[in-house]
Amino acid sequence: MIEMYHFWDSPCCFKVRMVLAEKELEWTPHLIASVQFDHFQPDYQKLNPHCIVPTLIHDGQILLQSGVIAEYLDETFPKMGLKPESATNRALMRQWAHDEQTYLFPLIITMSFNLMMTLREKAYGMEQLQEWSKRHPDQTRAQNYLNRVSSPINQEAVDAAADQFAWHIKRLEKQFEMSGGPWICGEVYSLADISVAPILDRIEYLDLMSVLKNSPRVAEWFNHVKTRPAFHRASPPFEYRMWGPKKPIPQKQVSTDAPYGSFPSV
Ligand SMILES: N[C@@H](CCC(=O)N[C@@H](CS)C(=O)NCC(=O)O)C(=O)O
Repeated sequence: MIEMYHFWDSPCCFKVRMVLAEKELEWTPHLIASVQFDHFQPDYQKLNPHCIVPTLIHDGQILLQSGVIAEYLDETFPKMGLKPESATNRALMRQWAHDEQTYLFPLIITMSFNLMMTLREKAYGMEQLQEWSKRHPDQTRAQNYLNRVSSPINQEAVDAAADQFAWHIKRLEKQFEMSGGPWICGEVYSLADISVAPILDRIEYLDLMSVLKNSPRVAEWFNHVKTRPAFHRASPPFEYRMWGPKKPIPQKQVSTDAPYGSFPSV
């Protein structure tokens, strides 16, 4: 039995959902509402001491870290193998999975915090956010979060992150020149594609696709990934996407009766 603690609009969870969907594996979801600090509650912390998602449980074994989980699933369920044939391409696959975690993910966190999280205060109101923040076991961190969501957008930080992101995308463009495509490591759709695609999904959702303007192969690749049925099955439903440039907050204050973990648009 496979269970996963996740939230829909998390690129790390999206990655694992893509692997599960490619392999057509059944899994039981446990939805975490990060805005309510579910992931800092003692029961969850027992499973995942870092208080982050995803956490996967397979036949009682707890597994952490999206990249580790993705590779574990690929090794455990050989249907639709997600690793290239050659050791060189497998090394390149791990290199891109590493670069996603080390460079791309932190950059989209900066962009997302500014362009998405800051909408929470306007949507829910500070009083509600303060109420939820009482559930955080570390009140200094909770206060820091409240300060950040209520600060004005730091456009300079967003622009700097977008520039750095575009630089990494140019490296990815070169990788396609080297591998010949259609996938990042050549002929085989692999964990490299599955690591980077959710990040580009977020870039698209942030309306920052201009970072791909000098990287046509990357743009073509991303369109190709989006045609995969497994990508669709793993994608966040619109209702569970956070508010952002492509999903404005509703006109009136959001009621807490909305479906658990959702971000209603009306
Ligand atoms: N390296 C970890 C990163 C996990 C991570 O940071 N997850 C984010 C969501 S993508 C999270 O849980 N953030 C906590 C929060 O939003 O408070 C992994 O790949 O699993």
